[in-house]
Amino acid sequence: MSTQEIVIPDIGAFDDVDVIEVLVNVGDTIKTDDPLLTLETEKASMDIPATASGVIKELKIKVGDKVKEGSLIGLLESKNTAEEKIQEKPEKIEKTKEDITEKLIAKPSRPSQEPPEKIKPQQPPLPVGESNLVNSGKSSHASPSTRKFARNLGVNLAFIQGSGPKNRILVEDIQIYVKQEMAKPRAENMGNQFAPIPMPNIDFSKFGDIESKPLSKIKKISGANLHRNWVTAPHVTQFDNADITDLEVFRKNMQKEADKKGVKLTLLAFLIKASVNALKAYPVFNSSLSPDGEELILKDYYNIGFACDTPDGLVVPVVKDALKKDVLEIAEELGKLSSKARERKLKMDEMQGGTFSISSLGGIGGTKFTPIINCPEVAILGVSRSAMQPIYNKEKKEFEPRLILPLSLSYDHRVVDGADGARFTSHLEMMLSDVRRLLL
Ligand code: CAO
Repeated sequence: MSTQEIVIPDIGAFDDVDVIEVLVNVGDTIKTDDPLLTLETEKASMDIPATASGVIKELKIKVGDKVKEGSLIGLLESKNTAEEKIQEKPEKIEKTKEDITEKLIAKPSRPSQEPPEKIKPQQPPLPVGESNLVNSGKSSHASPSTRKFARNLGVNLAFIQGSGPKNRILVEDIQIYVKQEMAKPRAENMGNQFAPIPMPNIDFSKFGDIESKPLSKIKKISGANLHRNWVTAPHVTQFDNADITDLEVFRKNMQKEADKKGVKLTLLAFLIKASVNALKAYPVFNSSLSPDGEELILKDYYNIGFACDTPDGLVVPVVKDALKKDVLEIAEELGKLSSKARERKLKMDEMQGGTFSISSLGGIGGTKFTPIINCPEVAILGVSRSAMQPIYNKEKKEFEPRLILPLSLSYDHRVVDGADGARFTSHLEMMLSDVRRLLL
């Protein structure tokens, strides 16, 4: 056993070259030619290979260091250094030097016409509809210049299989990926062709104290769904106001009756009733697009989901067959489903089968918001906090204090036209302003 120094070989006339990645750790067993670290100039990056085999005893270099020929990388313990040295032919060392110098000068940011033969894609592209994320769950392995190259093209590295050492993504891998994506039929291309560029990975602790908390399972699932819905459905939000002065008087009176059954008669129960009525009048809002976008599937049942805020995140329980239930029954079911949601006792089927959703933030506050459609539903009603407002009474020619409820209806513009969006909220406004109509 003997210990030898590992040094930066001849890298040409380069001083102060950045170490951008250290590819080995103390204790690693390496073989000749294994990549030890990656250097990067402004023009290119290059791995420095080992010139002997053995076990890394010490590392004298870290990411961010600047090196030149002869800089000490670390100490290597080899079985038989003399033998190794004999095995290492002078021509081979010379060739390594040439390779490194050549690659550090090369300009990878200009794509060549044809990708080099050896870097053929390792995997066929995954079928559309399945996750094409090659590097999901871990960060992609690529040098800063490669990342910059990808960023300039708007390519998300998470979709790319690296062909470099330790699956590192190379510029050539990006070129191949872009070529493949461009060759796909347009419709297939739509979803994942050029995903948003990656978020910058910022070390927030540089600017102040931080605390990292894992996301709850609900947040992870709902976040992925919300993102998909947001990017696939072209959203339009129609705003309107409903005068609920009379409805509130009625609701409070009716609460006495509801108390006998131990039910809290919430505004949300009336909103569900009014929504079902509007859905019947405008069936397109109670539909879904077929996955191929060729057909509209109209549903003859009215299952209304309601966004429920729980300590773990957002869930959407569904009041089934709301058309067949009266306000009191709906209110009772709302109470039960909300409690179950907060106690994490909701069953899967209690969150399935929705045809339209309501997100009520009225109990919390706010004047308007733009809810995200719960796809494949095509619309969602957002409800904000009601407030007394001076409304001009044309007959009496005076302002009257009226309780006004702000409504925000987001709809999928592929399915619903703007005129129908305005008709739908006008219908809702009419129903909520006139309790008799609502309860008919
Ligand atoms: N304007 C003014 N006050 C309102 C109101 C409105 N639009 N809606 C409800 N309130 C008041 C109620 O009168 C009630 O007051 P009291 O306690 O004095 O009686 C209080 O707010 C609580 O209301 P509620 O018991 O009727 O419950 P709710 O129907 O407002 O809410 C639920 C039920 C499940 C929708 C709610 O708990 C919730 O989780 N909301 C958040 C939904 C959400 O997170 N949406 C965002 C999703 S992302 O798009």
